[in-house]
Amino acid sequence: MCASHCGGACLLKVHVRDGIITRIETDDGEEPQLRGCLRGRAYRQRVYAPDRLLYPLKRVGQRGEGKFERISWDEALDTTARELLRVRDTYGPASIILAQMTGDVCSLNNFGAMDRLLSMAGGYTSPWGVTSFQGGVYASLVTYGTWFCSNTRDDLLNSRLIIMWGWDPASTVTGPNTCWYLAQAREAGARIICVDPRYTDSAATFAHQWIPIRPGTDTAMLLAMAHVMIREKLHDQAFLSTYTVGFDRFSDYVMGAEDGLPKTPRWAEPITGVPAATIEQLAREYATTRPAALMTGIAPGRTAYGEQYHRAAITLAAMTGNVGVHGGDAGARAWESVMGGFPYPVNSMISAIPRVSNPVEKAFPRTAGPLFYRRPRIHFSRLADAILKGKAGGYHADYKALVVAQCNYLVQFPNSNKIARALKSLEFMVVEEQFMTPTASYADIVLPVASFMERNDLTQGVGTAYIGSMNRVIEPLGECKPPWRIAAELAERMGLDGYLDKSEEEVLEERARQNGVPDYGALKERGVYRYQLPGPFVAFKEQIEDPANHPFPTPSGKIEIYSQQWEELGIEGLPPLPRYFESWEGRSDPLAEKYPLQLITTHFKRRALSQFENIPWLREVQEQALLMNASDAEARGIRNGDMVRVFNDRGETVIRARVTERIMPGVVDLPHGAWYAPDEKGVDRAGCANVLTSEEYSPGGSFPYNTALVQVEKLD
Ligand SMILES: Nc1nc2c(c(=O)[nH]1)N[C@H]1C(S)=C(S)[C@@H](COP(=O)(O)OP(=O)(O)OC[C@H]3O[C@@H](n4cnc5c(=O)[nH]c(N)nc54)[C@H](O)[C@@H]3O)O[C@H]1N2
Ligand SMILES: Nc1nc2c(c(=O)[nH]1)N[C@H]1C(S)=C(S)[C@@H](COP(=O)(O)OP(=O)(O)OC[C@H]3O[C@@H](n4cnc5c(=O)[nH]c(N)nc54)[C@H](O)[C@@H]3O)O[C@H]1N2
Ligand SMILES: [Mo]
Repeated sequence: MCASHCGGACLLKVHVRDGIITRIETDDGEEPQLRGCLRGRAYRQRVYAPDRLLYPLKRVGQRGEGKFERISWDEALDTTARELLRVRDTYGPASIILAQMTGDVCSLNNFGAMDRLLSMAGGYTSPWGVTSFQGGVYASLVTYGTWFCSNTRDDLLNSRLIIMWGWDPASTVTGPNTCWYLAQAREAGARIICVDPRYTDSAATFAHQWIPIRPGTDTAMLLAMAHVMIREKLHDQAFLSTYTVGFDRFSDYVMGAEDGLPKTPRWAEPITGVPAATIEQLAREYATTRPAALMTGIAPGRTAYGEQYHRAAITLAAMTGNVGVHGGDAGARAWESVMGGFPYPVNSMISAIPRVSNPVEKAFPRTAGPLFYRRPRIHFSRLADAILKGKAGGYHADYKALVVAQCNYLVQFPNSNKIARALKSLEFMVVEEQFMTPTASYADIVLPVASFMERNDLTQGVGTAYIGSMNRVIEPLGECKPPWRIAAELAERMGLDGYLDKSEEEVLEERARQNGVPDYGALKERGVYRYQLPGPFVAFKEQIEDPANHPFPTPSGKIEIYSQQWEELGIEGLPPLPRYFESWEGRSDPLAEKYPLQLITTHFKRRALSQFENIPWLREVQEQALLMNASDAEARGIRNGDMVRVFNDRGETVIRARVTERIMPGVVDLPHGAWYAPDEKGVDRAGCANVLTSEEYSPGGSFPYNTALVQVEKLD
């Protein structure tokens, strides 16, 4: 099973002859199928890519110069162990940072491997913030008291109206069957509306209507929709009275009783770029078509004040009585099922390797309030700043060593140019990789990682009830090792006993059992175990059907449109009610005179984040390019296919322009994930979006990857 961090987890039938993969097919069996996409089916090219890293390497040139020499595992592990111990003993364990993400969504070879090692060794600094949906995590926890707010995707078949709000599953998968159910819902007569600055593939395929909206202004539009509903008495007062607290306060804010500013569609029109009449139409449609699923994407949450968008969307879902009912949706998006939340014991993304608490984090003071809000630690987007400044910049340590695992830090995090500077200042950097990524090219030691074809694991996809087995189909290439083995062997070299006292198979079998799989052998043989649910699962159904016995897990036991707890915390930018804040680097920022275009940085169909960027078949599918509206192009003398400079004060990249009507005027899209390739002048030549994005994070921790102003010029 392939689980390449796209939210899908799909069956691959891998044909092997003499230990070599010859062909890959996918599921063609019972519905709902777990059909692999272009990436899974091109995986043979990834495994045998000519640039696969097969041996440990050590740096021989300057840091970042990319000059390496092959070394033995003994030398690689000894050097890494020695350096980590040296940094720990010289500067303290907090000087070691782990930058860890999710190469493949799996149980054994995930963040738990390095976390255990470094925690056992005395601890490390762990940056906080969920890149994907910190805004959704925050809003779900504040409003519902849990981040498990999702239905199984088959419940879309019960919807009469589906609003795809900044959500493009035709490109981003987010569940192996999402598009299949959208297609069926449409055939069954559901109306489908897309609210997005781009006319997405999902809109082109499924939607009856496209409503373009300016990035980062979604909260304003949602508030204006609430205004229409309240004004026209379309909201479900009985639902609000029974299940929520604070609607009256929200209503006062929306209607202007609180601040003298009614949040009318006319107010929202110049902010959002959506005509007032369209806002009214959507508000009426959402309030009167029952049931309706507001499928909020997480991209609008990856903006400045992105948390407020999620809180406002949840409020609208409650106002229309669509929470906890079939065909509705709670309007929140965070950990969709892969961390749990469905009615079976699933925790396959939680590490199968036992965790010990990290002494550095444990000793660290937390601010009051829910545990997820860990302000004192370094936000992941500020890591480069922390490395560059250390204690002198107000951070809690001087950072000297960086361990990078399953993460393309330099490419995927904001302000790549600054990250590059920070990496140069480190004393030691080790990277676990399959390829010589821009990040790996800065390492002192590179440790080669086996692909999932070369190791065993368990996985899960979003929205469908199953667990999958990632079976090893070939021996590891070259001297590659699975991440958990690398951590275990490092533990030995660092003199740490008891890293793991079980075999790989024992760990996985135990995890499968914990996940309710009756027969691990059968799971391995079939590749998948499907949980039998009595029907589509709907989050919060119990709370809605039997509120007396099933309170929401919030302080009040209700859906908290207004949160007393957050009133008391009084943190700027995180008010107790969903509110619209004018964002930095929005259209009204004075900076817009210099940089008039709003940049969004979407997830690309042929990549998963920055993965698969180097695969020839996939590169043929889609060219990396800047999407811009024909009117913006014309004003700059740019024609389709021209090379353009995209720039702001943080950086510059040169890339081809794709001129189209499929993106609204004033907005450009540079899909992120292209491998940072600065030339001698520091101008990126790959179309790497993060040379342009800002490390300024939102008050609730959202990464504002879709909040950045740029200018575009034709390259002379
Ligand atoms: N093929 C592929 N699939 C993937 C991934 C990948 O890289 N490639 N990545 C996976 C991962 S890790 C994640 S977190 C998810 C991400 O999934 P998403 O966050 O849903 O993906 P995006 O492409 O960033 O954005 C979805 C849509 O939101 C729109 N959008 C951007 N900003 C705004 C805004 O301010 N308002 C509104 N209304 N719309 C906006 C974009 O135009 C886009 O059409 O996808 C997963 N699936
Ligand atoms: N501008 C912009 N930037 C973004 C986003 C955005 O919307 N806009 N989205 C953000 C989001 S949602 C996310 S989740 C992050 C992701 O950020 P990352 O997780 O850093 O992105 P990946 O490209 O998946 O990098 C994983 C790296 O791990 C390597 N690797 C090492 N070991 C393994 C392994 O065992 N298996 C696999 N498969 N790979 C391994 C891969 O080769 C790859 O280089 O990016 C964020 N960055
Ligand atoms: Mo993500």
